Amino acid sequence: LTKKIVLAMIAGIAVGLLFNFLNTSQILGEGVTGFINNYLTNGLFDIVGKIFIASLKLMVVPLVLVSLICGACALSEGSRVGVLAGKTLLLYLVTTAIAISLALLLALVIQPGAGMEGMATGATFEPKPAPPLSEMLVNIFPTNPVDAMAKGNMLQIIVFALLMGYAISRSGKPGQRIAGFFNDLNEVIMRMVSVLMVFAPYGVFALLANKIAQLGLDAILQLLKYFLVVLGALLLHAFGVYPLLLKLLSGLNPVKLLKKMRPAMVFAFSTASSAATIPVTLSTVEKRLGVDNKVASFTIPLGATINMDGTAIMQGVATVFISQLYGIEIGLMGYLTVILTATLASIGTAGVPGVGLIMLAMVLQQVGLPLEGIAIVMGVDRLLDMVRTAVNITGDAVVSAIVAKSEGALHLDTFNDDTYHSVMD
Ligand code: DAS
Repeated sequence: LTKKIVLAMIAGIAVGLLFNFLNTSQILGEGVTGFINNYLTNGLFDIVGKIFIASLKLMVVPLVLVSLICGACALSEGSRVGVLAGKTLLLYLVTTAIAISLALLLALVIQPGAGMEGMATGATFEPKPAPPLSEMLVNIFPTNPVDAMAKGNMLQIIVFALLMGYAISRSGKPGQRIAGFFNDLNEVIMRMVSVLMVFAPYGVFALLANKIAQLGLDAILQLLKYFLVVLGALLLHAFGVYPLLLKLLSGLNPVKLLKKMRPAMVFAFSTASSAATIPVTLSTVEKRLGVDNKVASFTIPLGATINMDGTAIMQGVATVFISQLYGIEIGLMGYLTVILTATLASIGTAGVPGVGLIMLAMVLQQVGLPLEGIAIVMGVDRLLDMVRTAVNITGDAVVSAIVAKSEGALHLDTFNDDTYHSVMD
């Protein structure tokens, strides 16, 4: 599917440029460009694009609800380990909030989507006026979960799911049966997402061709800018924030940690799946960083499920990029909502390829930004997904080392040992 999406992106850009050239040069005359505009860009491509966006919207609520209930169950089950869980959860949420704040800051400074208002031609979106903080806090608590789902009110769905997940983990046998049900349902929903992803290449092609035909070359340059801002934020977080946190909170040598984590980073990069990388991350963290199994066996699987700093970074930059593309200012309250939503959403993002993009739909929905923007960034998302997944698991390792050190469960001789033990035997 990945290759198809990249090919669709290239084809969409090529066709878009061709149509743009025909429109501006008129070498084939009014008739041809009239046909192209009426039956292709604003006809077939528009329809295919809208169907693709609908397929993304369709899955957001069920995916967030079910995967978050499963995540919350895992979270609460872990809480029987008390202090360890508390420290781990706090650090996971703090690092994700730092990641998305860093991403928003970088994107607001560099303005990757500025001067691209044209991308929004034909798109009319009424941004949701952000409510005052007090109202926003009250609004977070659903009065009717079905209504919250019907309206796609993400923060209310998240609160309801976290509450339900916690209650399930506290309900003994009935809770175990329900947890089993939700884990199975999550499998089915993830399957539905992958089935709907069949639309992705066509959707990406149609939407990109449509946009590029209207805007020409600068749309591509703008995507490059978006790509570089996300990449910059990811590298800044991995090689700036993590070393700082590690040094401050544990005194451990960050360069040594990053060097030792290489096998897990490479595996995460190539699979773009934190979940698939768990065995490598676990083995690397235990055998090379010296984190005791009693800590790593809890923090790594949990981290792969709820700690997605790289994903939060993409969501932060993409939100700013899309708000600029469509010339919609979401304001400070909007950005605070994005930080809250993306941090909480990362709990629900399963560690499999491309789910971060579906969760982006949730963040955009919460601040009233058009989901069409997803199709514009989707073309370059696969490569970013690989990089951000490597950042996701690095964050899990850093927090595991900090928590283990604070619990006296880190074997320093192993951490300081410079022989790089194989991690896959
Ligand atoms: N690929 C996901 C992961 O495994 C992250 C994402 O899709 O953003 O961490």
